Formats: sequence, structure tokens, C-alpha cells
Amino acid sequence: MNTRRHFLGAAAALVAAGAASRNALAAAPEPHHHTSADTAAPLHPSAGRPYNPVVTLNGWSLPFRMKDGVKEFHLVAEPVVREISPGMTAKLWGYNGSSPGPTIEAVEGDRVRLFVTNKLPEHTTIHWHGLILPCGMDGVGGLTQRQIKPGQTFVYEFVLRKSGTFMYHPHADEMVQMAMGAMGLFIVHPKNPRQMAVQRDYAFLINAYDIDPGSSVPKVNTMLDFNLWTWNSRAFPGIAPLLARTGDRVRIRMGNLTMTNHPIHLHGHAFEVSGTDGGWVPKGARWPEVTVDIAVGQMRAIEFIADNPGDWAFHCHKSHHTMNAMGHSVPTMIGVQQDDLTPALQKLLPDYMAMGSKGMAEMTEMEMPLPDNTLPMMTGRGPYGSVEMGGMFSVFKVRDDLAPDDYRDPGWYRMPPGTQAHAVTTGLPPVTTDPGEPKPTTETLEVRKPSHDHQH
Ligand SMILES: [Cu+2]
Repeated sequence: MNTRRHFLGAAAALVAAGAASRNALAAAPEPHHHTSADTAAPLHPSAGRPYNPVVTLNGWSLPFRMKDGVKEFHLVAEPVVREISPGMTAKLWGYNGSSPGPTIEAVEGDRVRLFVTNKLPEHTTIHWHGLILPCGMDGVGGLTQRQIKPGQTFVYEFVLRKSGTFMYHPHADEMVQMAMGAMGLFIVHPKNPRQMAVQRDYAFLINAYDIDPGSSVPKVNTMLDFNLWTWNSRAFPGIAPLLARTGDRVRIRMGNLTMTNHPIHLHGHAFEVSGTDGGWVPKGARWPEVTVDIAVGQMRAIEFIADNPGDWAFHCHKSHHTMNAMGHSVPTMIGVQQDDLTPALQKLLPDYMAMGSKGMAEMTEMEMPLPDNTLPMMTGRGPYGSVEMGGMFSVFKVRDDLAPDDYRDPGWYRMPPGTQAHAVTTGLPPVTTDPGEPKPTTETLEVRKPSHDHQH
């Protein structure tokens, strides 16, 4: 009898514990999940204060729910599979199915409650980069909180004191977790939706990976020598174009979570830097630019009127950052005579092609066999041939006839007659060689030849 009563008591306690943990789970909102790398339509708020949502390039915004006046979000840190560009996928760490994780959007003055569930194989935290909040909510593992162990859910809660563009990322085993892609954007909209309103408001994170051709997991100890330069974990031509209707005021928010700076350059327009992760830049303190250098850990928002119809290149100006992985360890072959070498090498390597003697552009014109799961060094077809770009490159498309909420790719720009560079064949002055210049390269080639013969 005693034993039985003891057993019943223990069972009742177990049931009570189960109910308590179920209640705890029910208290967190549904963790929305999204794996597509397509650009999601802007998510207009379903509750709370009104705001003009952003468009996350090749990303999405996390739905929230209102509970007793608090805006609740649920992030799940977990392994994800991300398509970097068609032909290559990477095994990364992210949130709610994607890397970067979903963009969080809220409004200045909102109280937010962020549930964070850890489904990674090691502990984590989330640091809310740039937000002004109580110290205990800052997410620095060991310093401001205990680590979130695998399987645990932590909750962060604070009031958003100012509007702007911020980021979130782990502050736990940070080098590894950020090298694996764990990061996201946090947008705080102004209380007054008419304040600084724009017609198109884009946002993306600048990130980088080191993934050997043929593999899919980033090398997490790489410090500087990354080989995949991405925006929102996408490389061109996988990066979506940015669209605007002629006359639109456009904002582009970019946060740099790589280990080097990126001078981001826009063609056809001048812009002003209107925001940093410290806040908005007062109008009188802005100056015109066509390139903005974004240092490690920084955010920059740029603004301008899209007043020049066309297909405008928009890219990082470090030319290695508009190349993909295959470009990384290719030797320089300019001026090297390879014709006599190729047949010998092809006996050993049937796929061998001699390339690069005249530069590397020819590589984009060849059907070169690639290892599985990597990207051609430079690629992307335009209406006039290969764009010869990869990595951090996209196209800013300005059109007269774009509907206000339309984010579908309108295709290539049709140049008005008489406005495009073209070849000329008549009326050219004769080409003369400066007599003071040395004769072309035969001498150099003769010097190089013996070393080739040597290898035979
Ligand atoms: Cu760059």
C-alpha cells in the first residue's frame, strides 16, 4: 500500500512536470521555417504599429505575434542547407531553415520578446548588434548570460529605443558560428511611417565562406583567405537583382559580417550614406558618393533617387570579391606559351586545357569541367555575352514601367537607339607603333621557352 501510494505520487509529479514543460513550450510562438533562397515579398505587419517593410535580398522576414502588447518572435539556431548559386549548395548553420536567418522587423518603441531555441550541436547565444538594451540582454556568452545549451530555449526581452538597421549573430564560439553562416538582420522602423519613407527599401548581409571545390562545409579556421564572397549567403549569378521604378527613392541597407572591408559601388547613380549601425546620419552631414566602404562589423544604409533607367552593375569593388571559388588558386599564365605543353599534359589529364595566356576572360567562354559542387570562377550571362563576374555582384534595374509593389525580374534593359557603345570599322586613323617602344613579346617568349623544354 505504501509502495503503491508512493508510486502514484511520483506519477502525479511526473504528469505535473510534463504539463509545466508543455505550457512553457506553448508560451513560445510557432517557429516559422523557410528554406528557399528566393527573395520573399515584403511582409506587411499583421498587428502592432504600421511600418513600411524591407525587402531582404534572397531572404525573408520572420512573422511575429502580439501577446499582451509584446511583439514575440521565435528563432531556432540550427544546421541548414543553403544554395549559394545554382550548381552549389553549402552545409551551414543558420536560423529557422536559412542562412542568414530571417530578418526581424519591428518598430521604435516596441517591446520585443525573442525566444531562441538551440538546435545546433554546441552551445550558442544571440548578440543583438547595435541595439541599445539592458546589459543582461546583450547575448555575450559567459559575460552577460549563461550559454544556451543544445536543446535549451532562452528568452530575450527589451524595448527598441531607436530606429535603424542592426544585426544579430552568436557571441559564443563566434569564429566558428559566424564562419558557418549564423547571422541575420534586425530592422527597427521609425515610429512615424512617413519619416524617411522610401519606395524601395532593400537589406542584405555581406558574408564570406571558405569552401573547397567539391566540398560543402566551410573551413571555419580560415582567417582572411576566403574563396566565396556572398551577399546573404548567395554568389552571383545567384544574387537577385534590385529593382526600382524611375523616380523611386531607394534605400539599400548593408551589414558586413565578413573579416575584411567591402567598397560597395553602384553604377549610374550617386547616393548618400543615410545610416550606420549607430543610427541615422543627419541630412546636413551627408555627402555624395558612388562607392561606400563598409568595414568589418559595420552597417551602412545608402539612399538615392533612381533617376537613370538601365541595368546598372552593383558590386564590391575589390575585384577578387566578384570571383567565385575556382578563381582562387589559378596561377597567372599571361604571356606563357602553352601550346607545346598541352598535348603532353593531356596524355596524363584528358580534361586539361591550356588557359590564361591572353588573360582569364577566355575561361568564361569555355565549357570547362568543374568538380562537383563548386561555381565557375566568373560567370553570369548578360544580353551581350558573359558578364565575367561572380561573388558580390548584382544588377540594379531601373525601369519606367514597373508597378509600385512589383519585385519580379523585368528582364534585360533595351537601350534606346543611339545610346550604346558599338564597334566602328570606317574612318579610323592608321595605327602606328612608337619607334621608341621595344618590339613585342618574342624576346620574352624565347627566354621562357627553354624552361618549357626542360619539363618535357
Ligand atoms: Cu568585397
